[in-house]
Amino acid sequence: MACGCNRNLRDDLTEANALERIAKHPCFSFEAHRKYARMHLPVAPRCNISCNYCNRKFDCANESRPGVTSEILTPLQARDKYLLVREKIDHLSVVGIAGPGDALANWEKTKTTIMLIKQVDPDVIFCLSTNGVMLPEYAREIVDLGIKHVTVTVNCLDPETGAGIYKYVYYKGRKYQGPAGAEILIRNQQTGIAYLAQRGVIVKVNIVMIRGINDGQIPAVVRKVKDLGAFITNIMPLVPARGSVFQDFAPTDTEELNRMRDVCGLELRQMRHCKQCRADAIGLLDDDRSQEFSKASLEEKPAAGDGRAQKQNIAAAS
Ligand code: CLF
Ligand code: SF4
Repeated sequence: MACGCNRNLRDDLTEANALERIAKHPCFSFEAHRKYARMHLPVAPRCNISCNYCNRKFDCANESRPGVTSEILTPLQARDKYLLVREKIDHLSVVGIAGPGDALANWEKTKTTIMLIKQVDPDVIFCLSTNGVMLPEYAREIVDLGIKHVTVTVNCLDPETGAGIYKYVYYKGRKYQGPAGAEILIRNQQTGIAYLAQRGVIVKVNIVMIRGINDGQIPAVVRKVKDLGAFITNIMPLVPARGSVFQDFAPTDTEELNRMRDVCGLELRQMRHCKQCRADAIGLLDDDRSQEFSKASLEEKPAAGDGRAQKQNIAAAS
């Protein structure tokens, strides 16, 4: 990864500074989640890895509830949808890109969407979710774009365990299977988390708890990502998706999940209010309003944005 800056910004991310910056983020802050809304823009359909708990027909299970399909938007449609939703939803503070595939496997679309929305609203908080395999390539651009909140799903620390979780990893034009693929993924996740955290990005790490596969090493994952600079971890239950390799696995037991969160909470802050929401979720975490803002309703009601800016941006987005 090319680094354009020698200054280590990690020291800037003091506890007080971080708490101030998450105060309006409903996922990073428990207190914020009853007041502030987030909006996901489903502009990222492709994925570059294959998780055994994923069925590609549905949203990314690392950040979304499997079993719910989303409409895919172009960056311009996403910008228009944002303008429409902003008028209707109070306290909309965060725009997130969480699939339905991987935000960085669709980097041009993700980046264009963020740039378009920044032009109409420079103050909204941007948030990305990724499996992390492309982080070394794009972490610098993420920082340069001003994205301050990133979620990376890290399920294990060793390639052998990873080989039981990931069917393959597609990286730089080649498909890697077994431990070879997991090794690339794990290395890139760790490199990327450290890079972002050192530059003041607040990193959340999602961990899917899979009984008999990675549950024994989750405390070690939490310790490792804490050392890399992660701010919070979100230990999530496995939701066995129909058609996935793990479809017959038992869902993670809630008591076991909460015990794991308690243990890991001694090490690092834990998110406990995740709703495993859709890649097109809109509203408060407890009150999804995405059905009110389907593509069809967007086409019926043109955005109330700045027409001049829209014309200027068509070239950038197409
Ligand atoms: Fe979206 Fe994720 Fe950002 Fe939140 S969701 S990209 S960090 S704005 Fe939140 Fe939804 Fe849980 Fe994700 S409740 S699935 S943690
Ligand atoms: Fe599915 Fe998400 Fe894994 Fe990609 S990263 S395979 S979309 S769960």
